[in-house]
Amino acid sequence: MKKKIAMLPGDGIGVEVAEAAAIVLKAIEQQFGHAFEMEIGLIGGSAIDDSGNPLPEETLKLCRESDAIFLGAVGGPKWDSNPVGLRPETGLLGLRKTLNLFANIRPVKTYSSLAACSPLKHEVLQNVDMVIVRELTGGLYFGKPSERGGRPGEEDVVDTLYYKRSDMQRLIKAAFDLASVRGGHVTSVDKANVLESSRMWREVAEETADIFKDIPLNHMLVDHAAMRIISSPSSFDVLVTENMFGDILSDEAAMVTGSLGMLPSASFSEQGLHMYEPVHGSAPDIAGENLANPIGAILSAAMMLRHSFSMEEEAAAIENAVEQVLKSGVRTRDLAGGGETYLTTSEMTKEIVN
Ligand code: GGG
Repeated sequence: MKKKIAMLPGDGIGVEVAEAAAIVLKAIEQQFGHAFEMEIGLIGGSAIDDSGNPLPEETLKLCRESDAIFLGAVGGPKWDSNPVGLRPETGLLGLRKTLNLFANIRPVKTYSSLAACSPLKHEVLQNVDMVIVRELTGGLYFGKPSERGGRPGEEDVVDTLYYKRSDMQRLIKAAFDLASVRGGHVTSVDKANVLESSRMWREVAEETADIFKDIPLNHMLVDHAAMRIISSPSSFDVLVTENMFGDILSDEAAMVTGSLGMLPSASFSEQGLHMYEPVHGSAPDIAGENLANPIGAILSAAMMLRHSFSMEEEAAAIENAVEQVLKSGVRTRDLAGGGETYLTTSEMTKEIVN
């Protein structure tokens, strides 16, 4: 099958892990007789350096002409003091908003062979298989006004948490659809004891549960959810929440598996053009050193094959390869305890391909 993929490596280790994902996709291409046309586009800091624009028009054009988008990571200290329109993150947020990528799916699965890498006790790690569904195009990340005011000596600042009811409806419905496929339940996470937006969120979750009568729903305050992810991660199935809560909780949940480098994600639009990216950021401290864990990126490529191209067997081949390699005991630096030997990014990628 012929498919066009927009490859947006971005910045820092995004470049290295996108390369790893491309190598694995090429192996799948050969093994299964597909044709993946991967074209590179600039986004984030690398795009700012090239054209002064974190999301160039030609990158958007490339994405729109593709069957799926793969993104590495954006950001880095080089651009930290840039004005907001010239920050790498503005490119990524702009891409999500422009392409209406509203549902960010972040599966959190533990591997028994990585139990020693997790800070949690072995018993707590059994049967962890949850999916965080994070709203991606609203909330504090996009609400206006977002600005400073006041007077010298007494500045003030405002960020706006804004959602339309329909934003909540489509996201929460996506979570219930997923729970229905998994035969599981939904935990809706909010801060309804304090925030008006969360009270509307709860209403929408209840209304959606009335439609999906077979899917149990429970509500959880975000602070309690943060605690439960550590104390009892296996009690979650599908966790649905708004943008910022989802950003924070999914990094926390990633550590349950042993490393933030392990987590893949998919961002779905209603239009059918979806984006895939590892949950981790650009990790400037190790960028360019061939030390990054490529597994989150490689598993994101597997999600692309499954969800954008309906290539279930190919996706499963990648996931099985990752499982086998981890079982064999090899580790990247983030997973290796101090003193252990570890593989570089390219060595780990080669192991998985083999
Ligand atoms: N691959 C994820 C990434 O690049 N993260 C950096 C970033 O800007 N994240 C903002 C967000 O996920 O909300």
